[in-house]
Amino acid sequence: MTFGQRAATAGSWGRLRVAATYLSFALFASACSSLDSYTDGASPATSTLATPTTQSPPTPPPSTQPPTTPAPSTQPPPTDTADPSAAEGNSGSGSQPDGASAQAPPTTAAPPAGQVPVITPVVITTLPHDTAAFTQGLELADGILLESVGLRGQSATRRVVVATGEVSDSVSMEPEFFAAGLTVANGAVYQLSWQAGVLIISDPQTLQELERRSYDGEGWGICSLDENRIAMSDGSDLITFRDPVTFERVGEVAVTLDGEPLDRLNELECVNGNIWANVWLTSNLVQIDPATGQVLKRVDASGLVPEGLGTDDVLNGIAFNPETATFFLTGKRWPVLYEVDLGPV
Ligand SMILES: [Ca+2]
Repeated sequence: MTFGQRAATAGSWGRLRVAATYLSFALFASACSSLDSYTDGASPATSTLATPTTQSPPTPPPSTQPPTTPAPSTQPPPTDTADPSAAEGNSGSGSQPDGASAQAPPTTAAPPAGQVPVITPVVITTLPHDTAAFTQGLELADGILLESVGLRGQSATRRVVVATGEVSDSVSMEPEFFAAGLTVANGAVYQLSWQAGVLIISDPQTLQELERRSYDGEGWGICSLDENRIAMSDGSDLITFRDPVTFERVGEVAVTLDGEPLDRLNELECVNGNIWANVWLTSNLVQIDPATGQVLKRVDASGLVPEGLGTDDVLNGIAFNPETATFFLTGKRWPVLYEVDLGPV
């Protein structure tokens, strides 16, 4: 190869390298341009990150979620594993919260997947309650609280003035009876006697006995679900349904919380087709779908427990006020009866 031929070849290689360099630069510039257009404000990646509702876990309805909703991870485990001694918790002061917190809606924590929402009640009013009342049943009827109090030899059905806690009427049960829950059905008071198997039906105004029915097993809580069914608990996970006239068993449902049986169901309250229940030896209420037995909500009322109570003096007693859509809650020998907001029911 001559010098001229080598020079010509070198020139060709040089042009090729220049062309390759230019082509690389053009491709790089094109890639940068594409990247710029992908990451601008209108790109899918950015808009997805900027929309929290597509990244957050499911949230409760806006009406039940206040601005200060705590993180779901702070909620305690399901109630059926709760230590019974939790009923002695003294986290509550027993006094009414300040005006600001009383105005806030009930706190509803978004639950982990597969678990029910947990509600913290908001206290509206704190009222007096007889500290001698071993509360077994509670229901509002025509503006008066009907309350049954237990223990053998001390059991009675009472009419109580809501505002003052005054016992306006009281009818004692036989000494061998231990009063359990009560409700109003067919215009009369239905009073259970726990293990005695006797249902005492009485006049709601005078509390004078009208007639009796019998039932099998134990009777703990009771509420009137609809025209054809009374719901009754017996301390297990079963709710039985009974005919309001004959009190014969017409059905039952097993109650589950987060897929597990929930026993120790105690005092009941029927509200708008659902059943609310105290869970014995805990500071929890649950809302139950009577068709499936599934717990729909759990109420953590541990903040309401007064100080200085005995181990048996647990939260027990739910009465719904349909005029205000609020609940009256108290416990055995509690000095207070709370009116609380539990959110939409
Ligand atoms: Ca009740």
